[in-house]
Amino acid sequence: MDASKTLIFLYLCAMTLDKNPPRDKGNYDAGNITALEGLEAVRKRPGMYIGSTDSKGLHHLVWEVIDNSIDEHLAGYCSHIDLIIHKDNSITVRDNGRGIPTGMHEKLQKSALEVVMTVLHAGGKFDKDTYKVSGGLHGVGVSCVNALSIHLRAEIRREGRLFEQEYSKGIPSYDVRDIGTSDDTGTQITFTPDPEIFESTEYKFETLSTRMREQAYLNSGLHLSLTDERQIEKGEPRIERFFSEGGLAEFVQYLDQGKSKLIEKPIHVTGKEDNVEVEVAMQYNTSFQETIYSYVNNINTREGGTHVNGFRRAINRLFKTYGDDAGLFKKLKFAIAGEDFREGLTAVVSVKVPEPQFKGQTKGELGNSEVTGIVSRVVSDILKHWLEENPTEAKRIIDKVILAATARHAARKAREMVQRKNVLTGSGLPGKLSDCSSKDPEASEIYLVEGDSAGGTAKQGRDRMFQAILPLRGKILNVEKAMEHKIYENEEIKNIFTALGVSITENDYGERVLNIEKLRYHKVVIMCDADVDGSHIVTLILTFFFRYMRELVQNGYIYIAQPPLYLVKKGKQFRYCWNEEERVAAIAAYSEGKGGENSVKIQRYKGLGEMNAEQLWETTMDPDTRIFQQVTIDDALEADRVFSMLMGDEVPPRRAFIEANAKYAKVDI
Ligand code: 0RA
Repeated sequence: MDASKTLIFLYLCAMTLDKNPPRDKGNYDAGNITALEGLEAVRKRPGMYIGSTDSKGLHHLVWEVIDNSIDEHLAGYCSHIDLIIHKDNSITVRDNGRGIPTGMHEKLQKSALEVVMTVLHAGGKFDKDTYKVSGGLHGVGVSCVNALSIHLRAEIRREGRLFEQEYSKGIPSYDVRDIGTSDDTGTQITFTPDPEIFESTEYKFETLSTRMREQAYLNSGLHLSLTDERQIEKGEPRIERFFSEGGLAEFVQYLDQGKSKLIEKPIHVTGKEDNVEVEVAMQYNTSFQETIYSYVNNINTREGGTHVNGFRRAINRLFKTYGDDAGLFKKLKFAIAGEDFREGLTAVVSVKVPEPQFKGQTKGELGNSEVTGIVSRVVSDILKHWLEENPTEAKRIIDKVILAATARHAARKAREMVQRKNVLTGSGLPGKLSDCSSKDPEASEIYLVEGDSAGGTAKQGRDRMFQAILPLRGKILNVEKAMEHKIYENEEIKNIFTALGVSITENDYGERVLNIEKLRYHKVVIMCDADVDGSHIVTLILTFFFRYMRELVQNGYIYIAQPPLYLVKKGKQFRYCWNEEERVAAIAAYSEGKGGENSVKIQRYKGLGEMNAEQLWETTMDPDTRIFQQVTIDDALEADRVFSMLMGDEVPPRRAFIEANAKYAKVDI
């Protein structure tokens, strides 16, 4: 449901309120019927409203509630939002906004609060003068959260009074009641997700804290806190507070921590045109990557959109003009591509748009075409002045742009060599690949397996009809530290490219494009040992996919296999266990009978190599029993951020490479 509409609707209701007239219990009017039907629809098809019923959907409930509080902040009435994870994984969100109106609406015969909490699609006039988080990407409204909770309690402080109402699966347990006085205002909602709806009801501290931190940067001046009552230390629950005065400039510093900076402090842009607010912060570091986070009405737009296009356009044009005017590009024999201007750029682009249109597969892309020009103009105005006032830093950026262009040409040569060679060697498939017989990409899977020996076991254990095996030798190249041309020369990475059937070419603007039309498998499974080394290798491979084959992650083609951690045995009986809980349960079950605890044997699987082919098939490869983790762009993004923070501290070897490798450089410059 479009919650912003609900809020406006309520606002209108609130202005024509009757002061708490008695409720006619027997009156089953249109309002009631709509409410019940709506709640039923949500419970029947929760995925349609909150995306999924896995951990992601579970966390979505929290975003829905918090978004409403953030709207209240954007409207100028709320300075504090507190989030609490209780021991039983129920959640409290508390804000000090105006409080949801509680008065009765005559026609609907229910309080405004009850309407917010129970009615889907409550219509109304869209208020174009305010930006709404909840009208954007999430925007199904708090009534969905209510419908999917076995219990929800709303506590409202307003007009000097304290009100409450409780619900079960969205159905009110009683009418709103006045239970006392209050000397402040605000809304507090506590809900318990329904375990019959959700696959897991366990909240992750890190997932919640990441988003709270992000919201603190996006809303400078807003105080947020996250308390976890499940984690007690010295009698106190774990609590983290988030507050930012510097806003996006601090966000960029946070994203770039550990990286060597090219300019003193982030460039911070703010402006407004035609009711569209623009805020951008940017910094250049010595890495090779472009990292742009973008937001519309405080919601992350993962697929970018017109605001990001406007930003890129401004960067490309301004630096191009600046470099041309200063004669800095004179010696270059080839054109500079747009992406050369953005190598090592970290930026956050945030816009507030009254009526955002979202496009794309996951509705994560801003579509409003007018925004491109607006962002481009606002950024250009400020960047122009910055360039004039900071010539030394500007020169440093241009130098990096020239290096980026030169390295891109060297990489192209290396890539073309590799891709040409593949064409020459018959099938073009790597010798180490044990391919499957199926030629249907949708039905085919490829396992990237750590180590030759585990690769051998996987080859014996697989179903060769649809499962291909590609063993990787030890650790693959660290793409964070390596120059791009090295990537294409690396044996393991070459094998991944050719086995998958994807290639990289350049478009007319010299920008790299990944061609995945010939992708040979729609499931690409990373299979590593369940230990520290194994998870390091998973991170390496994920970083590689994120940097060089992002579309595969975006399309949901990348998976991580989950081998079991233990085998618990008693006589001929055995059970595989994937976590501590299962291990304890298995031991308990087997200890009951004859022989007791002593007859139970526990084997800890340290590596894939400890399993035989049959065991590996049963536990990790058989589609009927295996557990796969599908990699989302969020996982990859986080892997990438953590990774570059850990690895990115060194001055990259780029300049040394260019100087030492004057062969290419001479040809090209
Ligand atoms: C409708 C109207 C008004 C505020 C709200 C809803 C409101 C909703 C939520 C949800 C979480 N926190 C919230 N805070 C406020 C405005 C009522 C007025 O004019 O006083």
